[in-house]
Amino acid sequence: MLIRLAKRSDVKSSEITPKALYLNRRSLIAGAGAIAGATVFGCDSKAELNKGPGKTTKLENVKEGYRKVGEKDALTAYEAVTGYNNFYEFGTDKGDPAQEAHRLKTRPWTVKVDGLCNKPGTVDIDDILKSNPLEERILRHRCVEGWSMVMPWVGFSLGDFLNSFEPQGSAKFVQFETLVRPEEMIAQKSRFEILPWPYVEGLRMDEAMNPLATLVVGLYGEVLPNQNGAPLRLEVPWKYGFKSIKSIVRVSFVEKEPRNTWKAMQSSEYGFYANVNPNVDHPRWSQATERRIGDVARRKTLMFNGYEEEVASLYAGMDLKKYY
Ligand SMILES: Nc1nc2c(c(=O)[nH]1)N[C@H]1C(S)=C(S)[C@@H](COP(=O)(O)O)O[C@H]1N2
Ligand SMILES: [Mo]
Repeated sequence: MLIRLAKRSDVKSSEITPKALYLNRRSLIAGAGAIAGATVFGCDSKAELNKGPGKTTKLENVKEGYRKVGEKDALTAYEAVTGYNNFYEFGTDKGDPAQEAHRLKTRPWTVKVDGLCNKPGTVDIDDILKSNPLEERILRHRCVEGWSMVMPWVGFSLGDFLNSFEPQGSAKFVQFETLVRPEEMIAQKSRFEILPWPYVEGLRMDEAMNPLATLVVGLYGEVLPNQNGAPLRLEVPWKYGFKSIKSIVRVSFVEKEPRNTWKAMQSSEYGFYANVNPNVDHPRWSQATERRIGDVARRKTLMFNGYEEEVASLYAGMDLKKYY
């Protein structure tokens, strides 16, 4: 995203989606269900889940969750999802996180929940894992830079997690913060200011409560690799990728719109809402098309990244050119 810093590093041919990953066609194509208007949040525990290459620990008791994807939405190869990353705490090159994130210690790990709620507290990641039923959700991810992927995440609804802390009526937004630990997140030691740390993101409360807003703990059936934001990251699939904050250590219920990192860096280019919108260009490039990692040809970007049915009502009457 920081064009002045980022080196041009394209995806290697080895990262191109192999044929093998198309095999689970049944789970990849939900076209029929979508057309019939079937309930898309339904769970079918008998369904086969997508498996990873055994790089991290397998997650147990994962149920089938949201998987409404289009006919052309093949899963992105594990190697690409875990090898082509934005995680500036480890460097600005797409390959840096995969190389450097092994230093991050994800245990012990706690998440502090504070602000306008009745039950604030500090929760251990292992308790979070125990108390939130895990499901596999296949979601599209669209980066503001113009590339996209389709990931089989393992996680649960952000709203369920938030509700357990009993947010108060005055809480209009929720703010998230990433860990600051320069000894492990080596780009935080850089003498060039890459970003102001901690990385901060936020959502309006009703956005956070949408069932598609996901807290992620796994990928391809296994514990989330560090470079993808272990042990806990957000995935907000109808928004540009920078909203999906990684390695979360703090969640705060607040009254005012959080000052999210990218908007704070360059508000003319990155807004608070960051909804995927092919009709609203970034000042320096069009957002009408994108390149799905693994594809050669570009494809059309879909309104709200294809989740219009699920989220458009959140923005009814809003000028999306103004609130970008
Ligand atoms: N803490 C933190 N979270 C972050 C980022 C980051 O640099 N730091 N990059 C964001 C951007 S721009 C994108 S596109 C996604 C990338 O997630 P992925 O590497 O799992 O695909 O993470 C988002 N979350
Ligand atoms: Mo991004």
